[in-house]
Amino acid sequence: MSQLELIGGAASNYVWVCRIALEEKGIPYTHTSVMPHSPEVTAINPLGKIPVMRHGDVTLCESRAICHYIERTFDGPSLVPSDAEGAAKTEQWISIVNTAIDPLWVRTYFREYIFPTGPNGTANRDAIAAALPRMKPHFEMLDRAVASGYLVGGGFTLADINLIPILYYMNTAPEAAELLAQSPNLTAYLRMHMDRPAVKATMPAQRPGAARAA
Ligand SMILES: N[C@@H](CCC(=O)N[C@@H](CS)C(=O)NCC(=O)O)C(=O)O
Repeated sequence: MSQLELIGGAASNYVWVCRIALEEKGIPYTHTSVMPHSPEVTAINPLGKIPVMRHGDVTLCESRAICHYIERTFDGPSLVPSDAEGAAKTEQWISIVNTAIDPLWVRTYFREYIFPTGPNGTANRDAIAAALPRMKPHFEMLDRAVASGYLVGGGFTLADINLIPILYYMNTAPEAAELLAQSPNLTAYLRMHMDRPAVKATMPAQRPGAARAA
């Protein structure tokens, strides 16, 4: 079968998630770095969101589905615990990241630094001010959750893989970096996991929005 092709711009946190999973498992793959809604993307996902994936006759969208396909198709270190509780906890945290953390931290707060909606192309300060009090309890929850160094049990899972790119980006925006600095476990967690070879190897060269702004 031909190599797996992952499609979507490297700066996307969801593309980064899939690339970390591929690297962790040591899978050779090709990466086609294109913007959302490019023809390569809409051919697989009519909604135009990245990432999408092609592997032989298999096409998929949604990072979560792609990661589970990677996990079940290929050998290499397991990214989902084999016990029922560990697997369910992994799903639990992926779901929390995708349905609560990403919509607020990335699509609402961080968005103002990459696709500003304020006057004259500036960040909308009201939107940022409204997001921060809602983000604080998320930081507190996650700070407690990663006290062991991992979201699930004592090992690295898809749950961590989903959180790390978002945490990395938060550390580049002033107010979120301050919330992170007030979260000692999360700070140590990010530092430790940014050192993983799979994370380093897939680090985006540009931040989100750079290609569109250029
Ligand atoms: N639930 C999707 C979310 C993917 C997503 O929101 N991707 C963003 C880039 S990080 C995107 O393609 N945005 C373009 C759009 O929403 O039209 C997944 O997990 O893959």
